[in-house]
Amino acid sequence: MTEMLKNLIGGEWKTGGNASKDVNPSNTNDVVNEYAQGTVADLNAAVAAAKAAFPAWSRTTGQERYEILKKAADEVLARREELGKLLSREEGKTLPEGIGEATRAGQILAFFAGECVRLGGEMIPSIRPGVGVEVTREAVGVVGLITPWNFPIAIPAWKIAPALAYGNCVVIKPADLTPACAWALVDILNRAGLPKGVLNLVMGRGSTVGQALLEHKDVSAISFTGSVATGRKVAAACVASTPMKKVQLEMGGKNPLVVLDDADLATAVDCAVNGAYFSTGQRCTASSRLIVQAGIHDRFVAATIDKLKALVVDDALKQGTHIGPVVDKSQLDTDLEYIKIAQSEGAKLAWGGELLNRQTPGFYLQPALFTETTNAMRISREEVFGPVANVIRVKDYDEALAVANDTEFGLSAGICTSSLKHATHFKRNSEAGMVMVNLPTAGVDYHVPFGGRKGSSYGPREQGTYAREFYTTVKTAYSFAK
Ligand code: UN1
Repeated sequence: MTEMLKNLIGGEWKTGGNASKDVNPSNTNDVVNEYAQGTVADLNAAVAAAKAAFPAWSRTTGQERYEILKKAADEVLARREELGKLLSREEGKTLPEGIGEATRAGQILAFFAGECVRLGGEMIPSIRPGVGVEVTREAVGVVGLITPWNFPIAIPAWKIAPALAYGNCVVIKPADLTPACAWALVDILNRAGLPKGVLNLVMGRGSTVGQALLEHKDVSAISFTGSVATGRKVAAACVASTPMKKVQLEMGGKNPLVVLDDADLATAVDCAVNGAYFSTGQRCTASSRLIVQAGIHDRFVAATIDKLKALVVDDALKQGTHIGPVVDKSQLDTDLEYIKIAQSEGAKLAWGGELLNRQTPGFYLQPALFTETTNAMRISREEVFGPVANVIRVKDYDEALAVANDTEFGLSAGICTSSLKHATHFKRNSEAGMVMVNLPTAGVDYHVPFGGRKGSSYGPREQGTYAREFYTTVKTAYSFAK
């Protein structure tokens, strides 16, 4: 049974131009929902509603905002199994992964509920006698959020929650492919007591709704997660608009996982398989370059292949599935194209890479592992965003570090080693925003900063208390009393 999901504009659920179908990648005969595709007029109405709501909302007390976010957090956590199922059905990650992500969304809302009453400022003595200086933080205004399909509930939550906690009004445009989870989250927040217009949802295409959001003069800031190519356009549009918009971009990765000879083999294999293939490899934090020292190389490759052989690739909702389908036909074509490119460059396909047939029509791809690759190959340089990883053999730690850093990305980097010396050196010298020792590069905590360097991120960090850098603006107030 399908249900038409509508856009939330100024506190009212409204249909848009066309209806579009949200299809289950595990079974393309299963339509999760139909949803209203917003128009530019819908977007303009949403921004106008957000602008009108801002003066009152930004002056609410932290306690008022706390109550709403806490109530929403409680509902998300109470419904996490159902929301996790919806997520797995529309996006294709496994049910445990879907429930895990829904839980994370609830935890994020609870964390930022607390932040509503924790935001402080500073008092600094002036250099002039009798003068005091107060540094405070205020909401930025109307914030536009553009979110990707791969974390359809967690990423909307980690952008919406701090935006609201710090007193901003929001217009969110979730990914066209996976609007159902964002819709459910917005519905929960709306019913938790947000005043009309504070949170608006406009679903639809990036080229129409997304572009209009980027160009709207009443939007003060844009937070975007997606590809580097789109991120660059987002930043350019934010700078081109008058007034210029504040911008935060989370983009791709080509994350290295270094495995040294002294690593615990089982830990290294677990980190590699989890980081590279779980969530079907569709994470910007995925470990796609496995940089392995010569002495452990063959044992590592053999043990990784053994582990991959035991993984069940099947319907995301089936019990026992380890890897769900690729999200859609277009992403599957990209994955297959990269498998061909790697082979044509001389990489050895050591395991997988085959299309699989299952009971239902879906986008099932066997995880692919390449060996005999170099860091110069396209498979080592470009983000695939699928269950594809390659092993690069190195002679020692110094070469491993150099290869790990030789990339235009810098989101997450991992090392598996039992050497304190190398782990410490790697944490200090990795050119990534997040470094993991004996842990997968993907799968992060919600209460600490998230973000990268170089081509992976632009602007302030997301998550934890660091989120306030983007969602607030600083005011410096001077006062004099005789
Ligand atoms: C994670 O690895 O836990 O789009 C989070 C992404 C990232 C989130 C990764 N922004 O894949």
